[in-house]
Amino acid sequence: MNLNISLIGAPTDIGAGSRGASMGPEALRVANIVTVLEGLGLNVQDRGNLTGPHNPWLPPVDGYRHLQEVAQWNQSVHDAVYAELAQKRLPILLGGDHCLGLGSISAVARHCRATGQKLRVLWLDAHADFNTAALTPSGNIHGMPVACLCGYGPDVLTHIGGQVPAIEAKWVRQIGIRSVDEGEKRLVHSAGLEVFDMRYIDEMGMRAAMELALALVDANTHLHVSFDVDFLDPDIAPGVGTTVRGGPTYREAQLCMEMIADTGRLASLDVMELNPAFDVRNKTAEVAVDLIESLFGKSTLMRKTR
Ligand code: HAR
Ligand code: MN
Ligand code: MN
Ligand code: MN
Repeated sequence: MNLNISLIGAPTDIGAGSRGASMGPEALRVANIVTVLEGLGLNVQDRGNLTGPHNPWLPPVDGYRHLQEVAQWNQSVHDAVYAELAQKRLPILLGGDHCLGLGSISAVARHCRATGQKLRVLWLDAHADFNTAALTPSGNIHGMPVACLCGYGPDVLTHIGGQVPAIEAKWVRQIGIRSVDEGEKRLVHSAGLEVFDMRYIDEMGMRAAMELALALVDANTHLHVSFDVDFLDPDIAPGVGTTVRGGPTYREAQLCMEMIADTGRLASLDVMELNPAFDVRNKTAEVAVDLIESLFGKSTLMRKTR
Protein backbone atom coordinates (compact mmCIF):
# COMPACT_ATOMS: atom_id res chain seq x y z
CA MET A 1 0.00 0.00 0.00
CA ASN A 2 0.97 3.61 -0.53
CA LEU A 3 2.48 4.85 2.75
CA ASN A 4 2.22 8.55 1.87
CA ILE A 5 -1.13 9.90 3.02
CA SER A 6 -2.63 13.35 2.45
CA LEU A 7 -5.59 14.60 4.45
CA ILE A 8 -7.91 17.06 2.69
CA GLY A 9 -10.61 18.75 4.76
CA ALA A 10 -13.84 19.80 3.03
CA PRO A 11 -15.83 21.62 5.70
CA THR A 12 -19.27 21.95 4.17
CA ASP A 13 -22.82 20.65 4.57
CA ILE A 14 -23.88 22.14 1.23
CA GLY A 15 -25.54 18.92 -0.01
CA ALA A 16 -27.07 17.72 3.26
CA GLY A 17 -30.51 17.87 4.84
CA SER A 18 -29.23 19.14 8.17
CA ARG A 19 -26.43 21.49 9.14
CA GLY A 20 -23.24 20.34 10.90
CA ALA A 21 -21.24 18.03 8.61
CA SER A 22 -19.15 21.14 7.95
CA MET A 23 -17.59 20.46 11.37
CA GLY A 24 -16.61 16.90 10.39
CA PRO A 25 -12.98 17.50 9.37
CA GLU A 26 -12.05 19.18 12.65
CA ALA A 27 -13.83 16.48 14.72
CA LEU A 28 -11.77 13.80 12.97
CA ARG A 29 -8.58 15.75 13.73
CA VAL A 30 -9.65 16.14 17.38
CA ALA A 31 -10.16 12.35 17.42
CA ASN A 32 -6.44 12.09 16.49
CA ILE A 33 -6.68 10.82 12.95
CA VAL A 34 -3.15 12.05 12.21
CA THR A 35 -1.38 10.38 15.14
CA VAL A 36 -3.38 7.17 14.74
CA LEU A 37 -2.28 6.85 11.09
CA GLU A 38 1.30 7.80 12.00
CA GLY A 39 1.18 5.06 14.63
CA LEU A 40 0.74 2.58 11.78
CA GLY A 41 3.99 3.78 10.23
CA LEU A 42 2.34 5.99 7.63
CA ASN A 43 3.68 9.35 6.49
CA VAL A 44 0.80 11.80 6.96
CA GLN A 45 0.52 15.32 5.55
CA ASP A 46 -2.52 17.32 6.64
CA ARG A 47 -3.22 19.72 3.77
CA GLY A 48 -5.72 21.67 5.86
CA ASN A 49 -9.18 22.64 4.65
CA LEU A 50 -10.53 23.59 1.25
CA THR A 51 -12.76 26.63 1.08
CA GLY A 52 -15.97 27.25 -0.82
CA PRO A 53 -19.34 28.98 -0.74
CA HIS A 54 -21.26 29.15 2.53
CA ASN A 55 -24.52 27.25 2.94
CA PRO A 56 -27.42 29.57 1.99
CA TRP A 57 -29.97 26.99 3.25
CA LEU A 58 -32.49 27.42 0.45
CA PRO A 59 -35.33 25.19 -0.81
CA PRO A 60 -34.85 23.12 -3.99
CA VAL A 61 -34.87 24.74 -7.43
CA ASP A 62 -35.80 22.32 -10.24
CA GLY A 63 -35.15 19.39 -7.89
CA TYR A 64 -31.78 20.52 -6.50
CA ARG A 65 -30.76 22.41 -3.41
CA HIS A 66 -27.68 24.63 -3.85
CA LEU A 67 -26.69 23.18 -7.22
CA GLN A 68 -24.12 25.86 -8.11
CA GLU A 69 -22.55 25.78 -4.64
CA VAL A 70 -22.39 21.97 -4.74
CA ALA A 71 -20.67 22.15 -8.14
CA GLN A 72 -18.13 24.66 -6.84
CA TRP A 73 -17.24 22.58 -3.77
CA ASN A 74 -16.96 19.45 -5.89
CA GLN A 75 -14.65 21.15 -8.37
CA SER A 76 -12.23 22.09 -5.60
CA VAL A 77 -12.41 18.61 -4.09
CA HIS A 78 -11.76 17.14 -7.53
CA ASP A 79 -8.71 19.33 -8.09
CA ALA A 80 -7.27 18.66 -4.63
CA VAL A 81 -7.76 14.89 -4.78
CA TYR A 82 -6.39 14.69 -8.32
CA ALA A 83 -3.30 16.68 -7.34
CA GLU A 84 -2.50 14.27 -4.49
CA LEU A 85 -2.96 11.20 -6.71
CA ALA A 86 -0.75 12.77 -9.39
CA GLN A 87 1.96 13.12 -6.72
CA LYS A 88 1.56 9.40 -5.99
CA ARG A 89 0.00 10.06 -2.60
CA LEU A 90 -3.07 8.45 -1.03
CA PRO A 91 -5.75 11.12 -0.47
CA ILE A 92 -8.17 10.94 2.44
CA LEU A 93 -11.06 13.34 2.00
CA LEU A 94 -12.44 14.49 5.36
CA GLY A 95 -16.06 15.50 4.79
CA GLY A 96 -18.21 17.24 4.68
CA ASP A 97 -21.41 15.76 3.33
CA HIS A 98 -21.47 12.94 0.81
CA CYS A 99 -22.26 15.10 -2.24
CA LEU A 100 -18.45 15.57 -2.32
CA GLY A 101 -17.97 11.90 -3.21
CA LEU A 102 -18.62 13.13 -6.72
CA GLY A 103 -15.55 15.38 -6.80
CA SER A 104 -13.38 12.81 -5.09
CA ILE A 105 -14.33 9.77 -7.17
CA SER A 106 -14.33 11.66 -10.47
CA ALA A 107 -10.72 12.59 -9.65
CA VAL A 108 -9.87 8.98 -8.85
CA ALA A 109 -11.46 7.83 -12.12
CA ARG A 110 -9.48 10.43 -14.06
CA HIS A 111 -6.29 9.26 -12.34
CA CYS A 112 -7.09 5.66 -13.26
CA ARG A 113 -7.61 6.61 -16.92
CA ALA A 114 -4.22 8.34 -16.88
CA THR A 115 -2.43 5.38 -15.29
CA GLY A 116 -4.31 2.51 -16.93
CA GLN A 117 -5.58 1.10 -13.67
CA LYS A 118 -8.93 -0.56 -13.06
CA LEU A 119 -11.14 1.18 -10.53
CA ARG A 120 -13.23 -0.50 -7.86
CA VAL A 121 -15.39 1.73 -5.67
CA LEU A 122 -16.69 0.43 -2.34
CA TRP A 123 -19.59 2.61 -1.22
CA LEU A 124 -20.20 1.99 2.50
CA ASP A 125 -23.49 3.67 3.36
CA ALA A 126 -27.00 3.24 4.74
CA HIS A 127 -28.17 4.96 1.54
CA ALA A 128 -27.67 4.24 -2.17
CA ASP A 129 -27.19 7.97 -2.97
CA PHE A 130 -28.63 7.24 -6.44
CA ASN A 131 -31.36 9.86 -6.68
CA THR A 132 -31.98 12.27 -9.53
CA ALA A 133 -33.81 15.61 -9.60
CA ALA A 134 -36.95 13.78 -10.74
CA LEU A 135 -36.72 11.10 -8.04
CA THR A 136 -35.40 12.90 -4.95
CA PRO A 137 -37.80 13.43 -2.06
CA SER A 138 -35.62 16.23 -0.65
CA GLY A 139 -33.52 17.92 -3.32
CA ASN A 140 -30.47 17.25 -1.12
CA ILE A 141 -27.58 16.44 -3.44
CA HIS A 142 -25.86 14.18 -0.88
CA GLY A 143 -28.54 11.70 -1.98
CA MET A 144 -27.31 11.87 -5.62
CA PRO A 145 -23.52 11.49 -6.01
CA VAL A 146 -23.43 7.88 -7.24
CA ALA A 147 -26.09 8.66 -9.86
CA CYS A 148 -24.11 11.72 -11.01
CA LEU A 149 -20.90 9.67 -11.26
CA CYS A 150 -22.75 7.16 -13.44
CA GLY A 151 -24.00 9.95 -15.72
CA TYR A 152 -27.49 10.54 -14.30
CA GLY A 153 -27.51 14.17 -13.30
CA PRO A 154 -27.10 17.77 -14.42
CA ASP A 155 -24.20 18.68 -16.73
CA VAL A 156 -22.60 20.91 -14.11
CA LEU A 157 -22.13 17.82 -11.90
CA THR A 158 -21.68 14.98 -14.41
CA HIS A 159 -18.94 16.81 -16.35
CA ILE A 160 -16.56 17.33 -13.42
CA GLY A 161 -13.50 15.29 -14.36
CA GLY A 162 -13.84 15.59 -18.11
CA GLN A 163 -15.48 12.29 -19.01
CA VAL A 164 -19.19 11.43 -18.90
CA PRO A 165 -20.03 9.18 -17.24
CA ALA A 166 -17.09 9.44 -14.83
CA ILE A 167 -17.44 5.78 -13.84
CA GLU A 168 -19.39 2.70 -14.83
CA ALA A 169 -21.99 1.29 -12.46
CA LYS A 170 -20.29 -2.11 -12.66
CA TRP A 171 -17.19 -0.72 -10.92
CA VAL A 172 -19.23 0.01 -7.77
CA ARG A 173 -20.13 -2.23 -4.85
CA GLN A 174 -22.51 -0.82 -2.25
CA ILE A 175 -22.42 -2.26 1.26
CA GLY A 176 -24.71 -1.74 4.26
CA ILE A 177 -27.61 -0.23 2.32
CA ARG A 178 -30.95 -0.05 4.16
CA SER A 179 -32.69 3.16 3.11
CA VAL A 180 -33.49 3.65 -0.57
CA ASP A 181 -36.37 5.70 -1.99
CA GLU A 182 -38.87 3.91 -4.29
CA GLY A 183 -37.93 5.55 -7.61
CA GLU A 184 -34.26 5.45 -6.60
CA LYS A 185 -34.52 1.68 -6.11
CA ARG A 186 -35.78 1.22 -9.67
CA LEU A 187 -32.88 3.27 -11.05
CA VAL A 188 -30.37 1.30 -8.96
CA HIS A 189 -31.71 -1.89 -10.55
CA SER A 190 -31.85 -0.59 -14.12
CA ALA A 191 -28.33 0.85 -13.87
CA GLY A 192 -27.08 -2.51 -12.59
CA LEU A 193 -25.42 -1.45 -9.34
CA GLU A 194 -24.27 -4.36 -7.18
CA VAL A 195 -25.71 -3.88 -3.69
CA PHE A 196 -24.92 -5.88 -0.55
CA ASP A 197 -27.78 -4.57 1.54
CA MET A 198 -28.29 -5.23 5.26
CA ARG A 199 -30.60 -8.15 4.57
CA TYR A 200 -27.77 -9.78 2.60
CA ILE A 201 -25.30 -9.09 5.41
CA ASP A 202 -27.77 -10.47 8.00
CA GLU A 203 -28.29 -13.68 6.04
CA MET A 204 -24.85 -14.30 4.56
CA GLY A 205 -22.55 -12.39 6.91
CA MET A 206 -20.12 -9.55 6.35
CA ARG A 207 -17.40 -12.00 5.33
CA ALA A 208 -19.36 -13.34 2.34
CA ALA A 209 -20.44 -9.85 1.34
CA MET A 210 -16.87 -8.55 1.37
CA GLU A 211 -15.46 -11.58 -0.44
CA LEU A 212 -17.84 -10.86 -3.31
CA ALA A 213 -17.39 -7.09 -3.14
CA LEU A 214 -13.62 -7.55 -3.42
CA ALA A 215 -13.67 -10.34 -6.01
CA LEU A 216 -11.29 -9.76 -8.95
CA VAL A 217 -9.46 -6.93 -7.20
CA ASP A 218 -5.92 -7.45 -8.46
CA ALA A 219 -2.49 -5.80 -8.54
CA ASN A 220 -3.70 -3.35 -11.21
CA THR A 221 -6.79 -2.28 -9.26
CA HIS A 222 -7.16 1.11 -7.60
CA LEU A 223 -9.48 0.53 -4.64
CA HIS A 224 -11.45 3.55 -3.51
CA VAL A 225 -13.50 3.46 -0.31
CA SER A 226 -16.27 6.00 0.17
CA PHE A 227 -17.15 5.66 3.86
CA ASP A 228 -20.39 7.39 4.82
CA VAL A 229 -20.36 7.24 8.62
CA ASP A 230 -24.13 6.57 8.60
CA PHE A 231 -23.15 3.11 7.26
CA LEU A 232 -22.66 2.23 10.94
CA ASP A 233 -25.46 1.33 13.31
CA PRO A 234 -26.66 4.47 15.16
CA ASP A 235 -25.97 2.69 18.48
CA ILE A 236 -22.24 3.13 17.80
CA ALA A 237 -22.44 6.17 15.48
CA PRO A 238 -25.15 8.67 16.43
CA GLY A 239 -23.14 11.60 15.09
CA VAL A 240 -24.59 11.77 11.56
CA GLY A 241 -27.48 13.74 10.06
CA THR A 242 -29.42 10.76 8.75
CA THR A 243 -29.27 7.79 11.11
CA VAL A 244 -30.91 4.56 9.98
CA ARG A 245 -31.34 1.72 12.46
CA GLY A 246 -30.13 -1.77 11.67
CA GLY A 247 -26.60 -1.07 10.44
CA PRO A 248 -23.36 -2.98 10.94
CA THR A 249 -22.13 -3.47 14.49
CA TYR A 250 -18.69 -2.34 15.54
CA ARG A 251 -17.26 -5.78 14.89
CA GLU A 252 -18.98 -6.22 11.52
CA ALA A 253 -17.67 -2.86 10.40
CA GLN A 254 -14.20 -3.72 11.65
CA LEU A 255 -14.22 -6.99 9.69
CA CYS A 256 -15.28 -5.06 6.59
CA MET A 257 -12.33 -2.70 7.03
CA GLU A 258 -9.87 -5.50 7.80
CA MET A 259 -10.84 -7.42 4.67
CA ILE A 260 -10.30 -4.29 2.58
CA ALA A 261 -6.89 -3.79 4.26
CA ASP A 262 -5.95 -7.39 3.47
CA THR A 263 -6.16 -6.68 -0.28
CA GLY A 264 -3.33 -4.16 -0.01
CA ARG A 265 -5.00 -2.18 -2.82
CA LEU A 266 -6.59 0.71 -0.90
CA ALA A 267 -5.53 3.83 -2.81
CA SER A 268 -8.00 6.59 -1.81
CA LEU A 269 -10.64 7.19 0.86
CA ASP A 270 -13.56 9.48 1.69
CA VAL A 271 -14.79 9.83 5.29
CA MET A 272 -18.14 11.55 4.97
CA GLU A 273 -21.26 12.76 6.77
CA LEU A 274 -19.79 12.89 10.27
CA ASN A 275 -21.91 15.52 12.01
CA PRO A 276 -20.56 16.71 15.38
CA ALA A 277 -23.82 18.60 16.04
CA PHE A 278 -25.50 15.22 16.52
CA ASP A 279 -22.59 13.50 18.24
CA VAL A 280 -22.03 12.70 21.91
CA ARG A 281 -18.60 13.76 23.23
CA ASN A 282 -17.05 13.16 19.78
CA LYS A 283 -17.55 9.40 20.17
CA THR A 284 -18.69 8.86 16.58
CA ALA A 285 -15.54 10.56 15.33
CA GLU A 286 -13.51 8.25 17.57
CA VAL A 287 -15.30 5.18 16.23
CA ALA A 288 -14.68 6.38 12.67
CA VAL A 289 -10.97 6.84 13.41
CA ASP A 290 -10.81 3.37 15.01
CA LEU A 291 -12.30 1.87 11.86
CA ILE A 292 -9.96 3.87 9.63
CA GLU A 293 -7.10 2.40 11.67
CA SER A 294 -8.37 -1.08 10.77
CA LEU A 295 -8.77 -0.01 7.14
CA PHE A 296 -5.09 0.96 7.06
CA GLY A 297 -3.96 -2.35 8.44
CA LYS A 298 -4.28 -2.50 12.20
CA SER A 299 -5.14 -6.16 12.65
CA THR A 300 -6.96 -7.93 15.44
CA LEU A 301 -5.74 -11.28 14.11
CA MET A 302 -3.76 -13.47 16.49
CA ARG A 303 -3.26 -16.32 14.05
CA LYS A 304 -1.49 -15.91 10.73
CA THR A 305 -3.90 -18.21 8.93
CA ARG A 306 -7.65 -18.66 9.18
N1 HAR B 1 -32.54 9.24 -0.03
C1 HAR B 1 -32.74 10.43 0.74
C2 HAR B 1 -32.69 11.67 -0.12
O1 HAR B 1 -32.34 11.62 -1.25
C3 HAR B 1 -31.75 10.53 1.88
C4 HAR B 1 -30.32 10.62 1.41
C5 HAR B 1 -29.44 10.72 2.58
N2 HAR B 1 -28.10 10.58 2.13
C6 HAR B 1 -27.10 10.64 2.95
N3 HAR B 1 -25.99 10.20 2.41
N4 HAR B 1 -27.19 10.92 4.12
O2 HAR B 1 -25.94 8.86 2.17
O3 HAR B 1 -32.96 12.75 0.36
MN1 MN C 1 -23.97 8.74 1.54
MN1 MN D 1 -25.83 7.82 4.06
MN1 MN E 1 -3.07 4.97 -8.17
